[in-house]
Amino acid sequence: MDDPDHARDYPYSSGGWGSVKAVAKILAQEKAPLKGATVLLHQNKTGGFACVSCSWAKPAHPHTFEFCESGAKATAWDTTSKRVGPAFFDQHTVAELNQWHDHDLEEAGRLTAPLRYDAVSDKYVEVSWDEAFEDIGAELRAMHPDAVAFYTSGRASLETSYMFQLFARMYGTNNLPDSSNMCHESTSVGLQKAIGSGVGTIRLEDFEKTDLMYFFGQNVGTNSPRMLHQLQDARKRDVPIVTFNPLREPGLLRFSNPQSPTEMLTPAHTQISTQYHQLKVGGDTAAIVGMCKAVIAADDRAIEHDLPRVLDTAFIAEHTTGFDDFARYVRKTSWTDIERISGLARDDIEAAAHEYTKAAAVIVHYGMGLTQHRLGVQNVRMVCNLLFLRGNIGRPGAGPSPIRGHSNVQGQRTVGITEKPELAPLDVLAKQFGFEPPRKKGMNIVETFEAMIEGKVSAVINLGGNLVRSVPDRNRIEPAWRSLRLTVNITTKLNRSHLVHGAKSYILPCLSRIEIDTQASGDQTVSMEDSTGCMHGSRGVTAPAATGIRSEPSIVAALAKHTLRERSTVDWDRWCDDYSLVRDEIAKTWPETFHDFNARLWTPGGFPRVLPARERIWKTESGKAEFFVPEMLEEDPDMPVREPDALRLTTLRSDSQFNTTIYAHDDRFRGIKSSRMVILMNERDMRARSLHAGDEIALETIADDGVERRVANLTLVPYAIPEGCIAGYYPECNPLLPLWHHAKESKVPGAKSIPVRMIAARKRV
Ligand SMILES: Nc1nc2c(c(=O)[nH]1)N[C@H]1C(S)=C(S)[C@@H](COP(=O)(O)OP(=O)(O)OC[C@H]3O[C@@H](n4cnc5c(=O)[nH]c(N)nc54)[C@H](O)[C@@H]3O)O[C@H]1N2
Ligand SMILES: Nc1nc2c(c(=O)[nH]1)N[C@H]1C(S)=C(S)[C@@H](COP(=O)(O)OP(=O)(O)OC[C@H]3O[C@@H](n4cnc5c(=O)[nH]c(N)nc54)[C@H](O)[C@@H]3O)O[C@H]1N2
Ligand SMILES: [Mo]
Repeated sequence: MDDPDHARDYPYSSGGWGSVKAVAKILAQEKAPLKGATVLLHQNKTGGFACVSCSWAKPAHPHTFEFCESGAKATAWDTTSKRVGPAFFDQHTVAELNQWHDHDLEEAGRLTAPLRYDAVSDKYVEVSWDEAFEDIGAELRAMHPDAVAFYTSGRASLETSYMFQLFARMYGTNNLPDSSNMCHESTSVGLQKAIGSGVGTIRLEDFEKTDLMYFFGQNVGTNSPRMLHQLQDARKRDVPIVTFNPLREPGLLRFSNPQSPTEMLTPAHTQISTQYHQLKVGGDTAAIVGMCKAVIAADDRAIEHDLPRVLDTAFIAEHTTGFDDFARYVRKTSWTDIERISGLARDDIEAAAHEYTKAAAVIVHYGMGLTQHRLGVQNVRMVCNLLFLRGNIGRPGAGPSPIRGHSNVQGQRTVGITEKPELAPLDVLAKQFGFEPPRKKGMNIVETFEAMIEGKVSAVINLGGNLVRSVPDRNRIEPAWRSLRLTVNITTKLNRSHLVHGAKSYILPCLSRIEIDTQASGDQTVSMEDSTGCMHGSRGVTAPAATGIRSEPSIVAALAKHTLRERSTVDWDRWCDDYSLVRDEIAKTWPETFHDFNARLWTPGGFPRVLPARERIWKTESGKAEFFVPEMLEEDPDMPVREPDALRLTTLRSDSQFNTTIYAHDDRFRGIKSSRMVILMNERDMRARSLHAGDEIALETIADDGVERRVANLTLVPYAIPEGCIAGYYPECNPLLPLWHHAKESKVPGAKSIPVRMIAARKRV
């Protein structure tokens, strides 16, 4: 185990002056300094707008500056004074724009007018909104609904998402893939089976009552930084934080609060992790099995010495099933296997477990390091197994805490964005709107792209996102995307997925929710669900980026109206005039959670969704919380056992990106400058291969499907990462990730463990 406070080689803590400077830099770069700074004061406040970056909870009593470096960058990115209008597109052909870097495409500015691709000139040209809607409607009516996919990236509001799913279903399909399919779907599937709820059970108040937290595969310092405030408060109460992560992430080591004058003026900082375990990529199931083994062994000793039990036997007996099978599995699994697969020493795992046996209330936070694996669902269930052993769910200060990604990704699923018919209240929708919703299962992300490669998809309607960059197997999906008949993009900025387009392609520019959205009934409000299941209102505060752009709800309404015509039973225009009418309908569909939606919209801290597992009511098959016996200790069955030089590649985000949006080429926290085409590697692995820092390498995926997957021009950076594991950036490494390399039950691509080999090295000169 590493002593986190001896990380002298890491000069960076998250927050602090570096963070303040980084915020000032991006505000200046986007030429929005003054405007940006005042806008930030409205971020995550009652009556203001919900940050467009992460989905972390918004407290009832926010800080004056309830934003972070990442959130400020996202705000600056949207409130930029740069614009790309029709004149820009007249100057650049699509072929030319395709030579631009992803960063430069979005950095060019906000889109100002609806555009249609013109094949003759190879340019996007301005089109009127009506013409665009008419044509898209006519195209969709001519297609089979099974051949159309309606994609949602996780940013759009509850109102827009509700309208979008209703549009898709009235049109005739459950093809509603969303970003969650690449993200926390392993949680939705795993937690549903284990506790009968697809979302986490903790709320902000639990931070005040917990006395131990674990972190598995989540990089709080860059991806949910506002949470550092709650972690800092907990650390002040001496709550230990035990982290499992293959990389030493500065944001998980220490934090300087940019809002605390004493921390800013002195070198003081809060130590975040009290134990830091650098396990192997894909070693989490093994590590948790090891912890469970240590807990059960401690219970055996307690029985032997007539001491109070370590296991919560009353909880296990009353509330769970499957404990005996699980305990048997844990007892028979050897420490040798656990140590080999996790890459951790038994003593270290026992130290992590020792904290667990002492604590009365435990939270387990986790992110993509658990979910984006072949056995990602199993990982989630292992988190539950650990929590069940001491009844750490359904009581204050305890529970699973999947930290969600996009700012409304959880909410979109709550209001019906799902390809799984059983998760949508189809009978209610049928009655409420007087139509017969499709009952056939729709396609998720992996299935959509499998079908696209087979030529079975005609159109994709994108509510945000950048799929040709975010999905696996780029070199196979780009040609398939190009062969689509129609691509429609509702978007704020230009990205690659608009340039690699279908035969017909539209760019429909929308407002960012930071902007004032005025409709017939006045200025509108939208809403989101945060990572802890609380719903918040959000109202724009700046002028729209251009007069010619429209709000997301109004674009979705117009698409629905023009496509469905007389088949529609909804007055889309009225909804578009007044979004509170949409909220009334959401309240009718899910009255338990959304009753009095409009009245409760501005509840400080948000109003919570109904969450039976929080009350120890288990909506599972057995009616109990279900223990689970792992299929295997290793998370990646595709990892070749016979190739000694095989490496496990995990793909990461930097502190200067939001998914496929690249703000800058640096990764300040990890000390990487000016390039994202890098591979982080253990120095011993480098020496064994006679490689040095700065050498250029290429990687190839190890797979026997006959497809060549290769990424070259990658520069080696020595890094504190376990041997046999390497790390590179998402989305640059996505050509290496096979589409079929996904979690079995959730189909989340295994982006955190890709089997690769090094195929060439050029020495640094
Ligand atoms: N600023 C910013 N904020 C964001 C985003 C962004 O791109 N930028 N993206 C948003 C979205 S959509 C999401 S889903 C979240 C993502 O947020 P996270 O869940 O934090 O996702 P990642 O950054 O991909 O990786 C998380 C961590 O997993 C570790 N890891 C890699 N492999 C393994 C493994 O096998 N086991 C374990 N235990 N750890 C591993 C990595 O070292 C990294 O620290 O953040 C959201 N917030
Ligand atoms: N290798 C690898 N691949 C991954 C991951 C990984 O860790 N590793 N992570 C996966 C995860 S967790 C996720 S969530 C996906 C993300 O995948 P996507 O949802 O496809 O991608 P984003 O980068 O979030 O989408 C960015 C685009 O959304 C548009 N946009 C921004 N703001 C708005 C808005 O307000 N409204 C509208 N309509 N559009 C807007 C802009 O055009 C911007 O270019 O990627 C996945 N892919
Ligand atoms: Mo995500």
